[in-house]
Amino acid sequence: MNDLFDDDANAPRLLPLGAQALLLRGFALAQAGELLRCINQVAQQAPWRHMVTPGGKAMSVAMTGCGPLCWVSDSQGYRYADRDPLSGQPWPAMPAALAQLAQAAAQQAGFADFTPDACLVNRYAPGARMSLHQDRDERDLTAPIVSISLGLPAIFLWGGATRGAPAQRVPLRHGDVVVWGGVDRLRYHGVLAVAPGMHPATEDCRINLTLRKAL
Ligand code: MD3
Ligand code: FE
Repeated sequence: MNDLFDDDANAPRLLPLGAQALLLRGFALAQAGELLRCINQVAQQAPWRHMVTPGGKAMSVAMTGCGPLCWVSDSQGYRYADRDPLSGQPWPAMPAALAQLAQAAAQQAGFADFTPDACLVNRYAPGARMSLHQDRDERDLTAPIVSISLGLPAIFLWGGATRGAPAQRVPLRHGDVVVWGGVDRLRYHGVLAVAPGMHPATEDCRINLTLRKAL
């Protein structure tokens, strides 16, 4: 006898992760190809790079971004910047398809009129991970963050209000979208090391897009 939701096809499409955090399983599936073409274009203008943390270590995740602003890290610290520090040029424009999908997802989660001004793009090769952290460099913490997962799956760590609080493990797969806001906006979170594998859409990596309102 199988459990009711063992089978993905029968699983609910909307899964609350918290009072104001909602997993929309497969929400980006239909647009995944278009999104990945957008990301490839963005990466031609603003190449993938491993940013350095203020502690002096290169992150295992490769990053690029688009929109008026993008999050950057270097030995000086974390901040949002209106130019790519590698080129001195403005970041590539935010593709309309990306902003529209994020807005539609935010609306599903009860956040009307979400207008992102920053998109950080994370690329995880097998073994890349992101340790537990809070996202608190945005000025307006009342705006949600929308995350879109593409390619190889990963285990997302969904923690609490302190670093030491127990973390739930949430598998995120190709096409999954999560909206995080309100009381859940400052929860600690991270990503376990991505396991080696191949995905038809991205080959040997996981791509995560986070759409944010930084200003
Ligand atoms: C929960 N990225 O870029 S997305 C990040 O999969 C980041 O690449 C992860 O954490 C990734 O900062 C996780 C999910 C996410 C993003 C922002 C959040 C979860 C969040 C902000 C508050 C709470
Ligand atoms: Fe984060």
